[in-house]
Amino acid sequence: MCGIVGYVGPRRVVPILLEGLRRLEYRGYDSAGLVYHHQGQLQRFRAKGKLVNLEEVVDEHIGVASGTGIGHTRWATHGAPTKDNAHPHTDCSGELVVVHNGIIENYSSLRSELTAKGHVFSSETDTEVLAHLIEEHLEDDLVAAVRAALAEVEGSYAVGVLWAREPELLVAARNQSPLVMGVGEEACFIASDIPALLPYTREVIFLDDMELAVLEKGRYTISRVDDAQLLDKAVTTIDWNAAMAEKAGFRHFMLKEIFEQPQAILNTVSGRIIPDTGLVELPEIGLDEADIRQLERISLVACGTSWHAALVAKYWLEKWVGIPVEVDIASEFRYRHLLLNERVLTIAISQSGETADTLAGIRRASSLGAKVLTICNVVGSTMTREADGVIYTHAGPEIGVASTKAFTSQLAALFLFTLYLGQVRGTMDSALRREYGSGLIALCGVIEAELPRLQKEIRALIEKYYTARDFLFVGRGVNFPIALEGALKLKEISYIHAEGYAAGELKHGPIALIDDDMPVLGLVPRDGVYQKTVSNLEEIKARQGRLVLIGTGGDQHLAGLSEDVLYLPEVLEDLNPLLYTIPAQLLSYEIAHRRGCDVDQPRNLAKSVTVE
Ligand code: HGA
Repeated sequence: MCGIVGYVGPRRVVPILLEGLRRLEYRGYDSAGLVYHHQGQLQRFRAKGKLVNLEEVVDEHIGVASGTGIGHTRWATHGAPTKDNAHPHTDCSGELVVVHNGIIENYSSLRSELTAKGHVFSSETDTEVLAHLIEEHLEDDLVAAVRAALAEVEGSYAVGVLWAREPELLVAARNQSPLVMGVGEEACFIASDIPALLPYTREVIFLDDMELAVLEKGRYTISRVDDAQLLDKAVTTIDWNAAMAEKAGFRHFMLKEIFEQPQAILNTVSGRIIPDTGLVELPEIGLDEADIRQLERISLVACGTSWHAALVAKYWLEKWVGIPVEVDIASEFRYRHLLLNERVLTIAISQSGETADTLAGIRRASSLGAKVLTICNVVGSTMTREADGVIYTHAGPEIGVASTKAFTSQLAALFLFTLYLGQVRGTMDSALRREYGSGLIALCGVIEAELPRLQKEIRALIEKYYTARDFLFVGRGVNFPIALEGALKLKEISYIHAEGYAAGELKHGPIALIDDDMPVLGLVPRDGVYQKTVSNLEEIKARQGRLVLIGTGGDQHLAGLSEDVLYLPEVLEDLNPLLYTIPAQLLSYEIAHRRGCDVDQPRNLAKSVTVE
């Protein structure tokens, strides 16, 4: 949801900005722009569409001798994705520039007031009011003017501001939008996310809400937006490296990330379970054993793919721990009447740890006295700092907009958490935990071994299906959320209309859609609801639906239902969601690629949704 990047230092700034934007492009690609200081003036370049369009425009300036600049890649919230609406935005004089991620909620009234004072606007964005508002307060102190302007603003922002008269000064601030500072030798950086900094530094400072940073060559200060007193902020060393955010020979980030899943799951599980004893250790969750024993309910909150992980976890936690679990979509949770207290644990699931609705949800939960745990992939992200505890998924940077390895790592973390609760509350004995702990570790090897074969079979299979207009995904029990996830994956990257259903629910409406044109993907492992699922598939076949089935190796009955069956090895029933996700991801990937879609950057989407 918009990426911002900034640099002050001794090196040539344009390549640094472009590289940073390339690494943030997953956050938005409606337009891109950058600005740098040159010979007492600001040079601004903007282009509609993807970053490559901006690269063409700035190509001849790539080696310009300038060491201060800011850049932006946009996911539009206010104003169409045009060049005029592309950031950076300027004030009336063109001497002050702003990049912004967030929404200025009172922009309309501010714009009217500023227009009445004579300011002339050149875009439809909410962001442009910031430039004019800072101009309105600016005499000779840029930092003071930024503070004064932000005091009048309502809403969310991560901003970078430059002024033509201060060639070695960059002012940045955040409130409810992510912003991280990088500290290098004689250089300072800002970025919306860590991958933009990785080629230059792994020393970072996470800015908190309402903090303001003043960056100069090799120096910086941090204070609150509304208080000039300096803060002493910790510098964190990130253990990701730049290569982890590259494609490593794969055609797309998504495909690379699908293939990284065995390692990502293993990284998430490693060191947290001792397979020989079944002992699970999660020291960072911020709950002691007495807290856990007193819990009466768990409330899971998430958006999109993370919400599907939460739905799977409900089955696990209720079955193995015997604790009631409710699952909410964060944008609903944050505004509904919540019945929470200190005996309800709220678990927020988010790859980025910055998802605006989920963050707002945990703030509400905390204010009602609930303990908050987050399951998150980004070390130091806002949710991990605000929650009482965290379980990190160690999936490494996920760049593809469609989440893959973050999802299966979330499932692994949630499964571990289930085992841990079972251990502490005495609902799972050590033999059971040993069986499931070793099963989870062994599953990584199974997925690793199956991936190449599955990809090959799915590539051949999709020739019959890639032109479909609609698709249904069905499953039952713990695999029902995987049907939802499969449908979401397909629609987001191939633009085929797809729906996920609990197989038993079809006859209550959706079966009316079935005809000989409707592909239905059935998840049908040999599990406790196998016979029921098969009956639902028979009902579809009886109405000429085109079945594609994913089931257990050796299940001949499936071959009688459809000529298109993908077989998977038998694993512990509760671990099927992790395994059955893999072919669903590959099917979506191969169909989208076959249709010529931009797999890593699907239209209208951005990865981390940091606006409401
Ligand atoms: N509101 C600004 C910034 C968009 C944004 O942060 N999106 O996530 C705009 O529309 O340009």
